[in-house]
Amino acid sequence: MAETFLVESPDVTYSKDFIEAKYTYSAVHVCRENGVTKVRPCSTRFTFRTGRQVPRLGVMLVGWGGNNGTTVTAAVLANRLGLSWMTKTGRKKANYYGSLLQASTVCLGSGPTGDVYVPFRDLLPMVHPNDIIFDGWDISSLNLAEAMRRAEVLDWPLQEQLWPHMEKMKPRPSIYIPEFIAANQEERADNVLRGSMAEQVEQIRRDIRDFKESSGVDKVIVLWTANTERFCDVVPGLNDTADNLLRAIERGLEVSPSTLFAVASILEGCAYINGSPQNTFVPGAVELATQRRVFICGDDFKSGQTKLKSVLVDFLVGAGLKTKSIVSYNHLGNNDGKNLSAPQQFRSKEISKSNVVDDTVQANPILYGPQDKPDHCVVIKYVPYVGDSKRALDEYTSEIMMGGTNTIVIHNTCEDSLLASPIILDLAILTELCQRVTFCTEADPEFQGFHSVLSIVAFLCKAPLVPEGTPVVNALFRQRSCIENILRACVGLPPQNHMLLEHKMQ
Ligand code: NAI
Ligand code: DG6
Repeated sequence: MAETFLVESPDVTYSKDFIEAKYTYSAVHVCRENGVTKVRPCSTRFTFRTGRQVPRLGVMLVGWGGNNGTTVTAAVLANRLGLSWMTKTGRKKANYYGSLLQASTVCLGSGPTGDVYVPFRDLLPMVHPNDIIFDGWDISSLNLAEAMRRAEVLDWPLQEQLWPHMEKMKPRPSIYIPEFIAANQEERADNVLRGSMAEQVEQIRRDIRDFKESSGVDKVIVLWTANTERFCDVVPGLNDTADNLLRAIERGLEVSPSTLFAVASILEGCAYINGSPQNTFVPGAVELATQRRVFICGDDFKSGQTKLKSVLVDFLVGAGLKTKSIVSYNHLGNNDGKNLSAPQQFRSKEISKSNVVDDTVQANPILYGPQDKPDHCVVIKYVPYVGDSKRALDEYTSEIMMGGTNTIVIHNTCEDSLLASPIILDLAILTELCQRVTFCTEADPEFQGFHSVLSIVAFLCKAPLVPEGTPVVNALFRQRSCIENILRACVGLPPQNHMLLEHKMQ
């Protein structure tokens, strides 16, 4: 049995292959009729079915030789091998801190001695990160050991132990279209595919098949952690529909490398995750994924400054304080910072980092009128000396009672890639889990999977991709509750409501 607990309920059954749970989903519909706001509680009876067999998972990283790519690969190896190493402050052991699934807990319920917490990963059968097999592509030919040294993220005694394992790993040649990333990246582009655009997409598809066959994994997920690209224009006839996008590739018209990877991945039936801010998922790519029923998700890992912002503004506005200005400044010296020093690539990041408070602000019409929102300024500077150790400075200024002002200033320093790596693992593992979940309702008894645009992973993304017409949620704890409560539903447990009514009676 893969599960660490069993739910005893007439609504939950465990068979050899599935956990099946009947679940009542309660919602509230609000409408305005004849000048009156009508509020109607309603409920839908769902059946959730989750496959219990955890597959061997392969993750192919685009940008494998970068700071994130090398760090996440090294971290998984170090955990798998149980490595430890000396630093000037003592011995450190490999761990998965920063991973929602591996290092945080959820409350199952109450027992005789109080609340019972289990690791998030125990809610349902999931892939363990130690079992993930990595492969990938990079426009730079350095093997993963050399690339890990170039990244300057991990302590040297750890790198030395990992070296013999990592030097055998070599990124596959990749699609390189110089105009999409900063010109300053050209010097590392010595591992690139040749041929027409369509031929290059075919090669990526062959790579995916080759990896699957040679590694023996059951399933492959592809994740973009390569350089931030500039945005591309959405043009009718070019990339607005799946057919037009495929035609544009045949003709070698303007399609970004990240979209080409998305298309190759979707055509191979592999979920595709975008960890960078650019608009990889042009409408044609979304349509293709939907037609083929393949998951796509993104955009842009929510790792540090933005994660805090999506907590702090939720707290301020949720507490009734009117945040008027948010100024976010950061500097970093890794290759990501170098790439972002070019205006078009910075612009992609600026857009992604700027929209993260919109839903919180719009949810409070007492404080904000329809056109009203805080000033929000985002600055990023490249300072090579600080390497991967990103410095983030934030100033939040809010109006408080009776003309008062509250200014909060935050200074945050940490290794960027050590924040992003656990997010990469969570994204891959959650996406894989979602591939094993199907559900039906009484009104629609045919089992179906989640929408191809997989928005449940929003907690991990700065600019969550959602199905058209769906609300975007940025507030971090709402995003966490979404994952937790959907996973609880799959084992027939009610949503976590924090009411603790049993403790509020005489
Ligand atoms: P990096 O610059 O160290 O790594 C990117 C790698 O991608 C490089 O090795 C580069 O050679 C490669 N590359 C560029 N174009 C490629 C292509 N077409 N095909 C294959 N490889 C290609 O950057 P880092 O720090 O690893 O970040 C990766 C991405 O993740 C960036 O876009 C960054 O903005 C994004 N990100 C990083 C976060 C973090 O906390 N580290 C958080 C949010 C997003
Ligand atoms: C400069 O901001 C580099 C970026 O890639 C960020 O480090 C990354 O997007 C993380 O941003 P945040 O806002 O989540 O810390």
